[in-house]
Amino acid sequence: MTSAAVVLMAYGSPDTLDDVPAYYADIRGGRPIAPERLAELVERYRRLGIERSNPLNEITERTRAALEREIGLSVYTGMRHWRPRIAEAAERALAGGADAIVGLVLAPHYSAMSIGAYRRALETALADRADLRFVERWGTDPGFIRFLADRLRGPDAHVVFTAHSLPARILDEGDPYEQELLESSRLVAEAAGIEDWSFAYQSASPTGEPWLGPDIVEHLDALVARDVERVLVYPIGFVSDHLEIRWDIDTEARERAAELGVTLERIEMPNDDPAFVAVLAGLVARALQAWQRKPQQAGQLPSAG
Ligand code: FEC
Repeated sequence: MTSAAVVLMAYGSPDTLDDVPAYYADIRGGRPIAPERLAELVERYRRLGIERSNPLNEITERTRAALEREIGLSVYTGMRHWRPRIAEAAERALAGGADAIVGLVLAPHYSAMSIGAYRRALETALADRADLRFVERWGTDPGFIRFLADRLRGPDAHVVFTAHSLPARILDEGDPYEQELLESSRLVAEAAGIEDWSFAYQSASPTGEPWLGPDIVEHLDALVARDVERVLVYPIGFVSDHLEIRWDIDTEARERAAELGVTLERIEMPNDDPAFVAVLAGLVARALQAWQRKPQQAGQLPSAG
């Protein structure tokens, strides 16, 4: 008899302004932080009003609770850079009696620097104490593509799909991130019957090395040069409203668009939309089915409960 649970992972966000220095230190992993960068980050969070509520952590909790209801299994949240940590989620799942754990990241596209890092954190925490079924990528999951395309019927604007940039060296390392992003964008555009689209990155950090481009803000200039007047930003690499959406797109990119005289709108993020939660539930169910097949081959009949 086996018992399954889900560890649902997200980037994590500081709960209050006072948490920002520790949160940023965690992201930097011990590398130095320029005081002006920290001050800038605190200011961004202050302007988004996180003293009163933090969008990312609240949304992740709502998504977690909805997924738990939808699949009837315990779902534990584990944050990469904040609390509860991925290791805490793993311990809670084990303490709850789980001996099979589905690891699912709230980011659809694989990079060794993103989903790979979540995976390493969860594997280290579990230390072989449970059977891990890790969902490595889901950016081309048919249900997810349908869900994304449904939000995109007939826009009267040029669509720009966006995702978090990463250091450009990942291309030399053979990382599949960019290919996966372009493939998701293509599939969504095709399913929605959109021909007028492009792709840009966002949220690059000034870490002293080149990052993948073009950046959305520069890309707007290029679109204006092509006489585009209306832009619809579709952040395909993200699934919730957080700093990178509410600041980088809703504030910075929108300001640049206004300067250029371009209308910029953004698609609504999936967050805890029931149709999106159903997509997540499908990913969990398939991971469990794959896991169930293994012991059956050895002649046992497990049940995921
Ligand atoms: O709402 C929030 O409070 C958190 C929003 C947030 C999300 C997010 C997602 C991704 N990141 C990824 C990669 C990097 C790399 C660095 C980096 C830096 C930051 C900083 C903040 C931040 N990220 Fe982020 N990221 C979010 C927030 N991210 C804040 C630090 C300030 C700054 O540099 O602007 C560079 C680290 C370094 O300095 O070495 C690399 C990737 C994702 C998408 C996948 C995922 O969600 O995990 C990739 C949300």
